[in-house]
Amino acid sequence: MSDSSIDWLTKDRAGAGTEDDGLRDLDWYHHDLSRHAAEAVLLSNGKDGSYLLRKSHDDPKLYALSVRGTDSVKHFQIERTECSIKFGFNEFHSLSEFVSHFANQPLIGSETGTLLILKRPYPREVAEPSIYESVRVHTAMQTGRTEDDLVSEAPSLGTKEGYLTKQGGRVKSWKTRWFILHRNEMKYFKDKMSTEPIKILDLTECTGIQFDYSQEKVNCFCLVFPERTYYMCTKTGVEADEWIKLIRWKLTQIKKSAKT
Ligand code: 4IP
Repeated sequence: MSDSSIDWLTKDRAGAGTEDDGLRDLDWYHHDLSRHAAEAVLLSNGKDGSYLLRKSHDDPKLYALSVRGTDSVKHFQIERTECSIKFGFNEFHSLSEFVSHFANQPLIGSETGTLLILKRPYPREVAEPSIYESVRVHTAMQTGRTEDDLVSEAPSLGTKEGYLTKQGGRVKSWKTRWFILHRNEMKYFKDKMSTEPIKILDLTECTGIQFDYSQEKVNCFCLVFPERTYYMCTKTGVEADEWIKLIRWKLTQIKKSAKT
């Protein structure tokens, strides 16, 4: 760790340094990485427990820690105040204190009941080969198209996984299942260790999601499909709210992309 990283807070307090003094020396600090790119990078090239630090685009005082779980990426807020760095219930008074906390493989318990162990930082610099394929054929497949016909697209990210208790379709028994929300699919498995999903729900078919108060359970929400309404519940209201917010956001994105 270089001296400048230890100085992160003090330099800032004195107003002498730039906002990222010190942080830039951390090889797992990805200054400009968006939430989208962090998810893509960690899902495609990270492992369970890989994490990185990035700047939040919402507020100059906020940073985000993106952590890869088994099949999803969770983002946690880190707040930098005048004299400390706040992360969850912890407060650190220097960057080195904050960094050594990570060296001890901290455990993060999220509202979804899953525990994440921060195992390995994901570096900003990754070895890249400078080896290129040679072009043998290069011809148009569709003629008459112009630059205006090029529409860039990518499915919206936003991943989430965790246990939800769901109600059966015809037989109304409640079963706790492991859910993975990825792209426009919500899959559920018998448990976290299962590799084959019981079912895959296609969110492009989903017509809505909302809190539900019609069931005997609390923290319940329903996911409406033309042929069935799925009732699910979580341990806490915060958790239900997280699922609802993310799924609702995905449904809005799906609607938007259907219009274009
Ligand atoms: C089952 O009840 C489970 O709740 C199933 O859930 C459910 O299937 C069945 O719905 C329901 O009959 P029992 O285990 O008490 O028999 P899971 O698949 O998570 O095990 P769904 O469609 O909800 O997955 P029906 O519609 O088959 O009755």
